[in-house]
Amino acid sequence: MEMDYWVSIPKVELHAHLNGSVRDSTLLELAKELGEKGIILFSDVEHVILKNDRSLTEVFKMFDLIHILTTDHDTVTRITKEVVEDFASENVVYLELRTTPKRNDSRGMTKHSYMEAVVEGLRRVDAFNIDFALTETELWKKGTSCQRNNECGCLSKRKIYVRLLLSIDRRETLEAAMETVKLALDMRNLGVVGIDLSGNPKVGEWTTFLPALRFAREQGLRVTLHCGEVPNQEEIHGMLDFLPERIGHACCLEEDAWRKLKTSKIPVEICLTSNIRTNTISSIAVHHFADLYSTKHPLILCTDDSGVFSTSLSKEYAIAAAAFGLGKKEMFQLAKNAVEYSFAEDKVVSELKDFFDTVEAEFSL
Ligand code: 6MZ
Repeated sequence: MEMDYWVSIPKVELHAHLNGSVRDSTLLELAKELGEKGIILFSDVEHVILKNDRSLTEVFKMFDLIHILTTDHDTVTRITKEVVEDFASENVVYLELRTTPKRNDSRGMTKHSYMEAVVEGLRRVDAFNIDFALTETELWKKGTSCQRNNECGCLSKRKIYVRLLLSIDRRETLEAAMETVKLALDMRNLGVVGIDLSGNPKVGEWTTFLPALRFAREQGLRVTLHCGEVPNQEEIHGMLDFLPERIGHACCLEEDAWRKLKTSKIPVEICLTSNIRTNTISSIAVHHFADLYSTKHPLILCTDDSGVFSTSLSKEYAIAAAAFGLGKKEMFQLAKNAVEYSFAEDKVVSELKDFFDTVEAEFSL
């Protein structure tokens, strides 16, 4: 099937890391600037940015490099705007974007100001009509601009809903994780809907963060955990017992953990290209997508890090359709079902369901 088709259908992205989704061209531009300032050696990083195959360990080295390039307020704002526009331009209608709030004393950055820069990036999206849980003032501002005879084009632009998840990095302390959860609670009116636990799975113990994750849950935030990127069965069992609202990856589950996952019905965020590129799964032919799909286990196709892995959600749909023999109808249903597993408010979920129903009827899918 044509790539155009996968681009054209409405899609839902629930597992995308902000700094992993930055365009190569932006990273190269930022690297050049830092090179000119003598902060890095451009020739050293150019080939790293353009490299395609990375082991799991190399991927985390790559993130350290990306963070050197992106972690100042203006750049965080820029990449947020670009990432949202990139997803919207391939017809992602709901994007749950996750990012790790960062403190960087040398740039005067706190976790709070980092997140303000992210939200500023959402505000700057202008090529699309963005809904990111507007506060009253912003609603008012938007209202006034639209009342000017749609001068801003706001009403005719394609719409994308964006909600945010704040990530806890496994390298962090419990105290730092708590700060992230409190920040998420403070920013609920700006579209923060949940907490993610991510970072190098070979580093740290997930149990360090349990008090923060429990607190998040008690306060009504949803939780998703990176689970089973490496074969640590004790950790996998502990995570499944916690019953997160979703998990990411679920690659290295031995039989009893697999059974537990199936019984739990916890939705799984599947990132095909990421798993293959990092060699977490040896080939698409043996990917657990097939088993989950055939047993109707809740699953969502996602990109993980579209920049780092040179992919897009449309490409992931194309890959899944080809590898698992799924047709247009099945793939459309997959996208539609993802709405159910989003952490958005009921109103958004129901608007999205209506939207998918309309498209389905229109194209007799
Ligand atoms: C685990 C991952 C990841 O938060 O700085 N991240 N964590 N497994 C993965 N699979 C490949 N991909 C990305 O985005 C980058 C951060 O997301 C997490 C890592 O902590 C990485 O540093 P933000 O916007």
